[in-house]
This record gives sequence, structure tokens and C-alpha cells, in this order.
Amino acid sequence: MAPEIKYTKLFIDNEWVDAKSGKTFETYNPHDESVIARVAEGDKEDVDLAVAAAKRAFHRNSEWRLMDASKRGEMLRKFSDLVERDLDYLAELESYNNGMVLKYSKVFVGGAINIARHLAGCTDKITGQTIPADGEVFSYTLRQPVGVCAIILPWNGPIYLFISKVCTALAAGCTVVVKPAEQTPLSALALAALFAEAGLPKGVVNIINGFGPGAGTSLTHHSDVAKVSFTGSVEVGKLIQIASGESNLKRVTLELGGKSPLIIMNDADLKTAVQFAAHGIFFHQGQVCIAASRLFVQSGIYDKFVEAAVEHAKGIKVGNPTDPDTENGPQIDAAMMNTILGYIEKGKCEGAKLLCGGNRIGTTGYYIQPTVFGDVTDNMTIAKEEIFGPVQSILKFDTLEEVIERANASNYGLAAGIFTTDLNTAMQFSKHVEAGTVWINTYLQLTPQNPFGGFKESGIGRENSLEGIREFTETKTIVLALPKKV
Ligand code: TXE
Repeated sequence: MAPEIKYTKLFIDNEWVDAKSGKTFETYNPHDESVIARVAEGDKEDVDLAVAAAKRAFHRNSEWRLMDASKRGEMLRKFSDLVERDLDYLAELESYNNGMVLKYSKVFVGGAINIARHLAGCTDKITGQTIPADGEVFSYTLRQPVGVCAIILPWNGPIYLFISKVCTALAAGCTVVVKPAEQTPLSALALAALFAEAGLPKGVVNIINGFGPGAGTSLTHHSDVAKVSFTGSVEVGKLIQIASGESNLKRVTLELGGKSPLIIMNDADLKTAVQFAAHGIFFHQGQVCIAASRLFVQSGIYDKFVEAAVEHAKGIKVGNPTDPDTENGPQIDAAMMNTILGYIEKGKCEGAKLLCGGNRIGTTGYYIQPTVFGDVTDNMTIAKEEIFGPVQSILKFDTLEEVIERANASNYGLAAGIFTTDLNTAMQFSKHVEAGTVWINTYLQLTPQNPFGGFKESGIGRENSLEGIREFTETKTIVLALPKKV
């Protein structure tokens, strides 16, 4: 049964309000293309109201600013408990609105709760330094919240990214206006209600659903927004940097796409490597920024590996994300599905060997067969561009030196992985590969304590953990003159 849709309006100052224009837009279930709900469509006027609310909540005499840092932690803990209470409902909502397989949605919401709890413990550990400065002075630094933050979200992990970004901003003491992706507006509203229930003062968290041009650009150009935290495409990431330059030089952190290399050495445990490589690319139908989308297999095991990888892909059960034995669900929408099918055609035309899959499944719902290409070479489009779909591209290599060079020959640098039983190989690779996260004998393993972000065009800044919190703060240096040096 479809989950009940409780909230469809905008959320400003802890109140549910219609868009000023009265406009709404439809949101869909990618499994059967049915309309789930109509949601208020925010635009510049609504953004202005939400930013004003967030600015009031950030005033130096506001309840939020005067709250003890440890109390902020308590609020985040209370929020985490409420998310846990509603975990089944939230996971279902995610599956209905973005097609993530229900069993994985539950794991993802659980992972987000762990992040929120970790951040709750960080609020009173955001410290500055005392500095042995020259002269007769006592000198120290404070780390202070940057101000009103715009959080712009994608559709591929709406709950996980909402919780990780918003809780990081709140842990630092900021206030936020969130713009969820237009494809997945519902879960952010449900989470906003939980913040209100947790007792968060009004104006600290505000939600403006809407589109990129409109709600998104109004936020990125707003002179009272001090920072944008964005996850999405490289193209829009660049536009956000431009908007920052054209407005108030707001701080920008970007978590963008990837073309992450996963290396399988001859000495790897074949069965384990095949399983992780498959999970690395097929999880959530490949709609993951850290997907293992360039799979480099060493020549000594290449044939055996490819055979096992194809066998594995053929066995993946694709279907309704809410069925308990489903492993892959639908792509998010028709546009993404067609883009992915276009990449598959390019792969075939450019000479990659299609070993299984390659087609849409059925005519309703945005389903694509798990697809494997062998004999992929570095210059092919499918080896260079982010496909964001269930397409495993397998490339052959001979030596470690060669594969490090080839792995780094990309504009992206989000994640990388290696399967090997040789410690020296693992250490050499992890030191020299250009990636924000490197997994050794594992893949897609995210933990709340680790910073996350990318090298090169995969982004700017880091998220999660104390390092992520620092990105939502400014350093203030204080110099106190003393009559005598101490
Ligand atoms: O992203 P967009 P899309 C990659 C992936 C995918 C491609 C396109 O390769 O195929 O991006 O996806 C808002 N100012 N990733 O089109 O457009 C938009 O409303 C301000 C990787 O969905 O970047 C939405 O809320 N905001 C990725 C958000 O930006 C704007 C996750 C993301 O949309 C805007 C998603 C503007 N001018 C896609 N234009 C990852 N890193 O995980 C759009 N938006």
C-alpha cells in the first residue's frame, strides 16, 4: 500500500504555507509513472521569505544563537530518535518517490541516523586554537557558524543527503533553507516536521520545494545566504560558483559526479571482488556518485572475472522496489532512462562488447536491464562520462603503474577502490590515486566518522564529521593586548 502523504506545502518558520504564486507541481512514482501528490512550487518570493526567517533565527540574540552547543546536540539526538521511530514510513516514502529498493532505503535511513547521532556528539567539540603570537598579546581563534545556508539536494539519496547536510549545518550552529530536487520533494517535508517535533526553534530549518531555475537560482544569488552546500551535476556546480561570484561571494561546497575506478588485481579473491564490483555499480541502479563505473581488471584474471561478472549481473532481480526480493528498481525518470540508453548505444557503436543487458524492461516504469560491457577502452564515451545507470564497464590492464596512470586520467576524483592481497600494492595505489575516498578490499562502505568529498571536478570541500562541520564555520582571530607578555 502507498505511504500516506502528510505534507505537500512549503515549510517556513515552522509553518506549512502555500507558494505565494499558488503554483504546484506533480511528483511521480518511477515504478509505474503514477502521480503521488501535487506539491507547492516555491519561487523567488518564497525563497525571500524563507531566507528572512532563517536570518531572524540566526540573529545574535535568537534562541538558536544563545543555545548551549551541547543543547544543539540534544536537539539533533532527539531528531535522530524521531527519524528512527518513523524509519519504516520514511524508507517507504523514499522508495515510492525515487525508486530505491525498500530494503536498501531502510539501510540508508539507518546510515543517516548514525550520521546525525555522530554530528550530535560534535556540537560542543567545535574548538578554535590558542596561538603563541608575536608581541605582548594573548591570541586565540573561534570557529563561528557562517550564517544562513542554502542546501540544494539531488534526487538520488534525498533522505540520506538531507540528514547529513542539514545536521552538519545545524551542528555548526547555522540556519538553513533547503531546496530538495524537483523529482523527490516529499521526504524533506516529512523530515522538517520531525525537526519541529524535536523542538527546533522556528526559522532554523525551512524547506522550499521547486525547480533549479527559480527556487534554486534565487537561493544561489541571494545576498543574505552565506553559504551553499550542493550535491548534483558538475554543470550546476559550476553555475553555483558563478552565482556566488556574481552575488556576495557566498561560501560554496560542492559534491558532484564521479567516474570512480575500481581495480581488481590478479591476486584478489575473485568471488568477493565480483560481488563488490557488482554492488559498486548496480546498487540503486547505478544512480550513485561513487559508483564503480570504471572497472579495471588485471589481465591474468580478466577472462575468468568477466565471465563471473556477467553471470552475476544476469542474476540480479529487477522489479518493484517494494517487493522484498527485488535488488534493482527503476531509474528516477524518463529523461535519465533515455540518457542511459543513449550511453549504451554509444558503447555499442564505439566498439565495446555488450555482454548482457542493454535494454529497457517493459513499457511502464523506468526500468533498465543490468548491463555489462567488456573490452572497454579509455577513450570510449562510456569510460569517460558519468552514466548514472546500471552499466558496468570493464577495462583490462597489465601493471599497477599503468592502472594508476589510467585511473587518474579523468576530470573526476570522487572515489576509488582496489582488491588485492598485497599490502604494498594497496598502499601504493591508495597513496597515488586522485580520489577523495579510497576503499581497499571493500567498496561503497560509508561511515559517519569519515570526511567525504572529491578531488578535481568531483567537488570542493568535505562533508560529514568535524571536517564537514568546519566547512559551515568561519575562523575568527582575536588578539588581546596585554601589559606584559605571558
Ligand atoms: O542534476 P542537477 P540532475 C549527476 C548525474 C546525473 C546528472 C544530472 O550524472 O545524470 O548529474 O542530474 C538543482 N541553480 N548527478 O539533472 O540538475 C536541481 O533543482 C541552483 C550526480 O538531476 O544538478 C536539484 O535540486 N540549483 C549527483 C539539484 O540542483 C539548481 C546527484 C541537482 O540537479 C540549478 C545527481 C541552478 N541553476 C545528479 N539547476 C551526485 N553527486 O550524487 C538545477 N538545480
